[in-house]
Amino acid sequence: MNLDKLQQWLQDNQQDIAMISNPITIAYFTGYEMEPHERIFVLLVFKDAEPFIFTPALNVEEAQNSEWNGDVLGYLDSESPWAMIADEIQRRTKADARWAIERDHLPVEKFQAMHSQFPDADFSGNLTPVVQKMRLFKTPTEIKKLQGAGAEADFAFQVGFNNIRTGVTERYIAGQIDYQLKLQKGVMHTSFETIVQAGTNAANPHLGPTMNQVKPNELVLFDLGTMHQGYASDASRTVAYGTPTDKQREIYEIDRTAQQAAIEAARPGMTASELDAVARNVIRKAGYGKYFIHRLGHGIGKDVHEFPSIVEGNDFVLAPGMCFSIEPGIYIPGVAGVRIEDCGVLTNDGFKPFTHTDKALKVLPLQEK
Ligand SMILES: [Mn+2]
Repeated sequence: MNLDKLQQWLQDNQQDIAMISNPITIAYFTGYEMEPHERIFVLLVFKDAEPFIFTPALNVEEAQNSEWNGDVLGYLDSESPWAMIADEIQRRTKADARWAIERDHLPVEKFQAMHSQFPDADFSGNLTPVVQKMRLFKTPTEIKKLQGAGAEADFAFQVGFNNIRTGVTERYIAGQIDYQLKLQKGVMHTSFETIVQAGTNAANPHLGPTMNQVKPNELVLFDLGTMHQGYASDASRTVAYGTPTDKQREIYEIDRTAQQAAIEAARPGMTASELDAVARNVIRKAGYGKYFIHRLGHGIGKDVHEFPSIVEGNDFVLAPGMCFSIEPGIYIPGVAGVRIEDCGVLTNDGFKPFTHTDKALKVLPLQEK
């Protein structure tokens, strides 16, 4: 269980209490996922006592029925949550002097409210890098969920390809994808706004989808993902609608070669920078280096972007169990854009993608609306 690792960290680092405030991190440790908006939702973990979840009263029942087997305490909107948390802590332990908090998440206002209950305590412990490091290595259960999310992304590509017609807007195609994901796959949330870009719009990596209409003989780029049991997918494909020009075909094949080279090269023991260079060198040698304007990839898990960052200059050593994207792109302003992306897990046998939609250039026939 992920929570054991945190309790061990408290003991090893002479910390008494960890207060987790990021709902994603709480879900990572407890299996209970909830968005509290402005209300108070925290997980308290102790060196020498049982942990508890503190949540708005209206969420107590669902928390108790979740994967979380520990205590759940609720508060009414009319009550004073921070005093209640302090009382509960003092019931459980006398060790309340050294605290670790999520510095990248806890708002100053909430931090001060908790600190005022324990004015003499030291709140200098930082959980952010600790949690980031734990989340780098995925368990087999987490990898299954990432594969499930990948299968939904593969389905979404098919919906997208089937809905390309002359004159439909990027937003129409994106809407069809989101709708069919909900309707046929029971997907509650995409992991980010579904991206569909036709023609020169694809040269702006994160633009759209816009009201731009698909025209014959242009490339259409899809970048999409879903949330599946709390884990994200993220994948990109680029297809030709009608006959591609020689230029379109050329940059597509260079990008595909670069992506394939990186997938085949990925091995435990190599650095993130070395892996980035594998794909980047293919694109540079073909003369398009200045059009590959982002890192090769990013980690994926409960968040669409997490560690490791697969970027030039990052000497971080890749290891089995790490999950990340491999997504080289070539973006020529006013001409076209291509990106091919798969997320996967690094194993001792190499990189195992979570998405499997074919990457040979797909040429879709022209169709009227
Ligand atoms: Mn990505």
